[in-house]
Amino acid sequence: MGSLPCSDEYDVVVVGGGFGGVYSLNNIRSLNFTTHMYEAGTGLGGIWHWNCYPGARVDTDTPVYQLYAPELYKTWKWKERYSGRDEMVDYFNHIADVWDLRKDITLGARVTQAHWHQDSCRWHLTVVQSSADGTVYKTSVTHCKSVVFCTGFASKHYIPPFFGMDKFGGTMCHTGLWSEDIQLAGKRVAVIGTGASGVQFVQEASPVAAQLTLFQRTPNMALPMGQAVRDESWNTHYKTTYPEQVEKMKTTYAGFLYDFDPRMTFAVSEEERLAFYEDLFCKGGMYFWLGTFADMLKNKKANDAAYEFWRNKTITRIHDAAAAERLAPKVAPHAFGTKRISLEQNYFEQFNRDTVSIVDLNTDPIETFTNKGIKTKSAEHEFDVIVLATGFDSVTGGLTQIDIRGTETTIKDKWEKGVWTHLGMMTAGFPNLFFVYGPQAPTAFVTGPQCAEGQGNWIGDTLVYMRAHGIESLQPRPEAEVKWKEHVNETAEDGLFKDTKSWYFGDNIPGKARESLNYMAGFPLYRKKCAEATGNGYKNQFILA
Ligand code: N01
Repeated sequence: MGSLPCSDEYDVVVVGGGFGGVYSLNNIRSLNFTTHMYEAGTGLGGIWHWNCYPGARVDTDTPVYQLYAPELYKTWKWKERYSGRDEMVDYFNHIADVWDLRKDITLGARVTQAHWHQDSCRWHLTVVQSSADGTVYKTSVTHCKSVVFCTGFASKHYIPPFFGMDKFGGTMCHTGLWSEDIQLAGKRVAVIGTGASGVQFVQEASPVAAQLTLFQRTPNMALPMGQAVRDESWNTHYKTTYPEQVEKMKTTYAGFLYDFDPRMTFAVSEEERLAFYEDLFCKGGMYFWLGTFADMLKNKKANDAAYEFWRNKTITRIHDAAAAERLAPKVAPHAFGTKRISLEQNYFEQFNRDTVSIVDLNTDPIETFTNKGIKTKSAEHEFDVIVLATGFDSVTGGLTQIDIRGTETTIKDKWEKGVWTHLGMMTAGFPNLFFVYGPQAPTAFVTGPQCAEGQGNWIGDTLVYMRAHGIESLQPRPEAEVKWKEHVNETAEDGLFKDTKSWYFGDNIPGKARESLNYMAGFPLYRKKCAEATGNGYKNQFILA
């Protein structure tokens, strides 16, 4: 591929068309750089393009989950408190229309290689273009001074190597690679996995499937979504104060309009505590997770109290005692909220249907897939469709799956035994290469739009600084990476998250180094650290040439 002539040359190339990509493309273009985006999918939206499984829906409410630019929100109306996947795709098309992005985007174009050429201070990108059916019709090389990878934190799907998978004669699909052709009505459906994708899929598919069996390893401590219609008057009203709301979001831990309550769980009377829980629970959404007592995710006793409340609320919704114990066990499998909480709409009630059942993989593990279905230790189950809601090589996979080679090595090799970044946006030995939603950044601990804008602005400002000062290349100092890693790990030590196995720590991928993949100290502190890093003309923390 390296021998192909250069087809295009830009100041900056953006890879990926989710929130990170569309924001950065527009921002970089407005700063008068020549720029272009390559997106592997046939449409914009990133995770919202690919995750078209039935029930796919946002877990962050409107108007939080949108970009903040006035020209975007003033010309858009939300339909629901939590938008469905199709509405998100429409919203991305709206962004592309308002910002006139399409002229600078190639869809169906996957960047498979990015190699740094020190002599010319350029990245050489190999771009493979294919049609919707996957047929490759063009491979070309693009050169650029800088590249911004906006490949998302959930773009490399993970399929566990179940024995005999190739034997299954029916339809099998991962939720992140869903095909809208797959029929579920009247089918016998298996679902493996209970993360956000599994929960959403189960509640949508159960009413139409002839039979649905959920294979569960860990129950999801899902909270009621509290879905609501966003009508004309709501849309008109919120816009009158939206700039103030945006400022508020910038001050909260995860970019929501609410934050942890400063009170400690047991600093109030039991009556007051239960009333507060009730209020949070009834609000719907993430309040009971990210708007609760300040010590809920730090103190085990406080956490146990929250779990007990959640469990009591949940078990009353499930008729069968055995199913209730599987979905909301008496002994919590891990501290409440230390795995990603999902929002549900009648998820637990689905298990009251005669046609819906649950297999506990801890006591009845999968032995093999068969031609007709799945054989567990205790029984053989027949299915027409097997849905793999088994997650992603989260946070790092979107980058390590690409052959990105810097001055000495590839990102995959550099990160083999653990991640090294500065600010979760750059990595030493890879000059002029930036990433959004990357590892060691707030990524899964802040709303997508807030991350896209916060990091996108820092990257834009850095590119402007480089241009203004004739800097050809900029990369983090290795010692700055060491400090950043220490800071990320230290902040992850503060609380209960670290005691739970989850993709937040890379636990879901066999062989992946265990460490905090996210910056857990909140977006306001992250923003401050990013601002400080540019001091002394970037020279303290970066190598400029
Ligand atoms: O993936 P997950 P996801 N045998 O990794 C199970 C975002 N997202 O696609 O918990 C059996 O959370 C695994 O079990 P366990 C969002 O940030 C957002 O659902 O490891 N089971 C788990 O239950 C989300 O958090 C939205 O014991 C196996 C499941 O598979 C992130 O993407 C929608 C297994 C994987 O859950 C990922 O969510 C969708 C095995 N060998 C995604 N291996 C919204 O905003 C894994 N599992 C709505």
